[in-house]
Amino acid sequence: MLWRCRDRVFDLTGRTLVMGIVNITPDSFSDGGRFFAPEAALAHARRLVAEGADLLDLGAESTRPGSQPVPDDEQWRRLAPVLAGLAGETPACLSVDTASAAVAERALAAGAQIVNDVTALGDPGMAGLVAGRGAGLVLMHMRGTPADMQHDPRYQDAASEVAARLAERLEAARAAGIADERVALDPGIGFGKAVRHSLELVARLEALAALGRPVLIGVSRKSFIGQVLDLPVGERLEGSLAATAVAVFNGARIVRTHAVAATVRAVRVAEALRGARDHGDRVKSPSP
Ligand code: HH2
Repeated sequence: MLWRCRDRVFDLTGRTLVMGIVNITPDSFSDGGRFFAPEAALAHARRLVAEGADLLDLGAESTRPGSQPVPDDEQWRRLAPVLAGLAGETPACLSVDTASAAVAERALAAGAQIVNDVTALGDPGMAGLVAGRGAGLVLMHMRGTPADMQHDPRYQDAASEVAARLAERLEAARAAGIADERVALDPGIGFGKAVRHSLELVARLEALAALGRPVLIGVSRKSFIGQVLDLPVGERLEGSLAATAVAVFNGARIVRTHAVAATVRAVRVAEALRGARDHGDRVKSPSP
């Protein structure tokens, strides 16, 4: 299974990619303000790469429940120095987490290779831009907008409904000239989902994997973990790793996380277990 992101090609058949989160925001739900200054964001990004991040996801707009959009110029003011510092220097592939085609255009010109669009091509300019630049694209499922998405979301069957909606968005991307090999699909954990929906989506991820494109998932520190464990956002690492391992076992190929070093270890074991189930692969070392 290949994922093409401009000049980068990832073979996701056996190896899961780890995407480190860099929130250049004052208000993100778990680390708002910590990496808002460009130097802090750059140092954090470099640390995540040293810990083993394959990808870095740079975001200048929080999409936490209740958040409001950040104007394009402000997003770009936050992103520009961080992209300038990383492009050409880092071995990691750079993703920009934005729903704005104007911001994505500037980020791609500055060296980003992936557009992570939580609105799945909501901006009418986004599909043409991604097609023209040959960028990688993440199509994420969200019901509603960040301002209202957590107001009593309802599904008959969340796994099937999310997969059906993303199949439609994949078709829209195709119609705009974006090759399937450029697209990854994300169920959008916590984006218009009650706790039971997020649990079901991780537990039944095969429904989405069956669409034939790599599945990206972001469970890191999310509220469903907090609610299962009754723990605040700063104490959700182990819960996040457990959910990540299950997601990878169930077919996730790209994992978005705040905690790269720990996630890389959990992912390596989960993908070895998936390989053992699917192909009878053996873990290389025979030692106990
Ligand atoms: N989650 C967040 C933001 N962007 N993108 C994708 N594709 N999938 C996700 O699950 C996802 C995402 C929320 O996490 P974070 O960036 O830490 O928080 P905030 O939006 O408050 O900055």
